[in-house]
Amino acid sequence: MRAAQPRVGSDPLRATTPAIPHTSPALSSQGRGAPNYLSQQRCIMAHVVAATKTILHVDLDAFFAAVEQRDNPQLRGKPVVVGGGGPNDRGVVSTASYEARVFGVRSAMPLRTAGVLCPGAIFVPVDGRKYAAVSRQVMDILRRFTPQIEPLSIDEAFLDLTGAEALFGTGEEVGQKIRQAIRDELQLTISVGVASNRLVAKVASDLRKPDALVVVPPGTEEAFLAPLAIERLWGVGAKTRAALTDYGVKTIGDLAALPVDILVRRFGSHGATLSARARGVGETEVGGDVAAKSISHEHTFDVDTDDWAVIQRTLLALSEGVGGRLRSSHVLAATVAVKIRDTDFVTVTRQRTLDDPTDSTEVIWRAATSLTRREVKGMRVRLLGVAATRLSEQQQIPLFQVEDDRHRRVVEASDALRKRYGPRSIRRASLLEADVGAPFERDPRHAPTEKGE
Ligand code: TTP
Ligand code: MG
Ligand code: MG
Repeated sequence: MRAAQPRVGSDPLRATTPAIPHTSPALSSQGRGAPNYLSQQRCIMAHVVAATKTILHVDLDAFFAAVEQRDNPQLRGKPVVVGGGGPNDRGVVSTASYEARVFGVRSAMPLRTAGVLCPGAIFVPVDGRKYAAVSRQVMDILRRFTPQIEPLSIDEAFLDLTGAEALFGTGEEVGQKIRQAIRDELQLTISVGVASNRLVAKVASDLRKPDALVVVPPGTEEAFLAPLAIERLWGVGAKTRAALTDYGVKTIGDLAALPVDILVRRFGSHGATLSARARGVGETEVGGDVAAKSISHEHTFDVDTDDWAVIQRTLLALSEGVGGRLRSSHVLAATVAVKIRDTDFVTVTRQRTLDDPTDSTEVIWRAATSLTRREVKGMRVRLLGVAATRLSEQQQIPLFQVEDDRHRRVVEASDALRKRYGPRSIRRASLLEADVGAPFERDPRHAPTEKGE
């Protein structure tokens, strides 16, 4: 077990009487030599401390490979590459065990390259169903510690432990308990980051992987991030990184030191976000703000219709639009909703929670179709809408890619074409007859990461 480096003994969150935590160098040094200001500062800090959250980010280590090594003792301690049909397959690496990473093997690399880099690697095909089942077990364990949990992808989640200290202990203690439970019950290792916001917790969980716990006490966020390489910052993709080298930025601290107006001039509003992130400012809502938003498309018919074939095709076009926007903004929807308005302007909405969060047009369409079928029954429909709600950020691939990689590549290629040449450049054959385009717009709520770069 490796423990956190940037960690101090006590967790200021446990203090019942607010005090200036010694972990806040900036504020305490300002207070020195200015007694009146200091007491004012104490009041402000009291407020800050009271409002400070305890956010955990947890992420399993080499997830698919670790499951394969667990289930087949012959793979343990060996370089294992999960993905496709072996080193001669045209596919890409899903993940590699840490033993294979020593040779430079990484996710998304061609399997052939992995074979060249690590000739001794053992190649194992992807078993999406198995990993999805393990993922559910992991999430069930996490839910024991708080209902405030937001799964982000198949192997990671955010947890908000604010207020749960009395029950389970500090963020650090809960982090240890989670690691122990995952180890004891699932024979897997998970890395944990504890911080006052999502951004810092995520950087922390990744910092000392595998099998690590990193705690960043409140007030030390900026100092914690400062020495780290700029690519560790959420939202810094290859393009941004390249652009930042124009300003000599190599570390997150370099970025924090750049005047924000320079960044805004160069990157627009994203520049301000980058600057705030570099200073350790991040969102603190878990499952809240993102989940509350939705992505929806509606269509009003020129002539009200009761033709089921037309209704179905329209739902497909709308689902295509919603799915495209989910994919482009790297979010998954847990719930699909439909809106149906009849000739008399009577509107009903119906919704369904999916088995697994999705960004798949087909899954959304199937749900929308079955919800609508029950409602229309001969009704003349004036307006139809499809919405994806309870959205969660997605840092990696969604579950369905794991099971159907080729299909995903087709979808991504069509999305890219639509983005480049317009919404009508690629349309499903069944949509050609429908009177609606396949809408494709940018997600209005700025994508949480720049994965698309
Ligand atoms: P990650 O958490 O990114 O990677 P990991 O768990 O394999 O390794 P670690 O977290 O220790 O760095 O992704 C979780 C799983 O998602 C991973 O095991 C396989 C799958 N995956 C892909 O299939 N393709 C990808 O490009 C990535 C990044 C992940
Ligand atoms: Mg992982
Ligand atoms: Mg992950």
